[in-house]
Amino acid sequence: SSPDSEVGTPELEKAGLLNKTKIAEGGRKLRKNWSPSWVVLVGNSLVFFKDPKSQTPSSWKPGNSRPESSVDLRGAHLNWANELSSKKNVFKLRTVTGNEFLLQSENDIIIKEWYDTLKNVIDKLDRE
Ligand code: I3P
Repeated sequence: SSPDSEVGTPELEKAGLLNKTKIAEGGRKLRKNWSPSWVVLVGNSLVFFKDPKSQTPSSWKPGNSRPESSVDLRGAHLNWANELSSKKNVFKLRTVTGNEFLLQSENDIIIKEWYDTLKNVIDKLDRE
């Protein structure tokens, strides 16, 4: 068995393409600029990559490209936020440092899976 399963804390991991815009930096509101982003959940971090056209879920490897940015999920807040956009399937992620991101998918199932997965990680970190 892997070292992770031996200590009883398997790392949750997920990767996929979502539309993303940052709407606040350190509590200061930013102008929206939606763009597709390759989003990867690794441990307690959500990592964003540019150039998603060259990526597919099956081909992506951690060393393929340089992260654009990374979000620490500890203490983060996650909420559905369809009122913050004309797009459907939008949720907002706010970090302890006051950075706010909207994430969106046209696919109802995909966005729900991301929401549930992130919620689980954040709730788990809250209990530690
Ligand atoms: C924004 C752009 C965004 C839109 C935003 C607009 O205009 O159309 O896509 O957000 O709406 O202001 P611009 O490109 O001129 O900055 P949504 O797609 O999420 O609706 P908002 O100002 O109501 O947030």
